Amino acid sequence: MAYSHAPGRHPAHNEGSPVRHGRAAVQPRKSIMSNPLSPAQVAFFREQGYLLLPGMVPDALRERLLAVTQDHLQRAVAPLEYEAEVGYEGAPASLEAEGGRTARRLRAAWQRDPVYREWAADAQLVAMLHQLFEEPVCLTLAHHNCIMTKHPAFGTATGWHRDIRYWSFPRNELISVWLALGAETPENGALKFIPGSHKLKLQPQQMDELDFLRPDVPANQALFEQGIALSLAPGDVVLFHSGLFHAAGRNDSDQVKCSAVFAYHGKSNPPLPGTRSAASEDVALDS
Ligand SMILES: O=C(O)CCC(=O)C(=O)O
Repeated sequence: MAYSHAPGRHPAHNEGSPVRHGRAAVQPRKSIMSNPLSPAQVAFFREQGYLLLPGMVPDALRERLLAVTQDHLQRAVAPLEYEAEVGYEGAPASLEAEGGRTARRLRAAWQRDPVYREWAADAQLVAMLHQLFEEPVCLTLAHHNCIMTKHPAFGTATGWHRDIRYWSFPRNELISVWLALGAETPENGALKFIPGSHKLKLQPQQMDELDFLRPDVPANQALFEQGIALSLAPGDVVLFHSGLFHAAGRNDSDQVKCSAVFAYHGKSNPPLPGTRSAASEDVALDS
């Protein structure tokens, strides 16, 4: 599973210097299997709720992931979720409407091709997650486990939400791992985060019935103003806490944006029995 990073792809490790947006270099290969994240990176994640890992995935693996993604999109290999099924503002009204077959995501990434498993179980990634969870790491196949796509036409924006909203675990401490298979910018619908919002205590009236932050509530305006867009280069990875508020815009470019997204939890925080989170397989990655 492990791979070496191409020489020269990463800036020098900068432990001790400020970690801007969590954008710090991945540590040299020799320390990958134990504590690959610097103390500054761990502290940044704990405070801000996310951590950017520039150039973590080498081009060779990213290109294999992208090739499978493009092939499955082109052939509409099931299971897919369509924009029309999600029904966010601006989505096609039905699968039969114009643009009705616009994919929102390729589901079941882990099950659909070995290359996705190679990335989701990557030894360096798992070691990083182990450091953040401070215990063995499990991958849930019930949530995310997908290739998110955002199409120029008919792809929709996503409002401010936290991933935990429909997930059922004893503790709100999962980590979503988002890998940019191509460039992600505000123009093509890059992620936006409200840094530190995983620690917020909110009033119920700030949320709508689907657990999105309501745009019409004055208290939410101040939160929206704190939002930052996170531009990603191909191969960049961002880890984010399942309680962190995030959103994403529409894709105004002429290329489909594709991102591999998996969700992980610590061994002591398994899905609650009888819930949708417990209905799919859970993969122990380093027990
Ligand atoms: O790319 C987007 O629209 C954001 C997707 C997202 O945050 C999610 O599905 O949880």
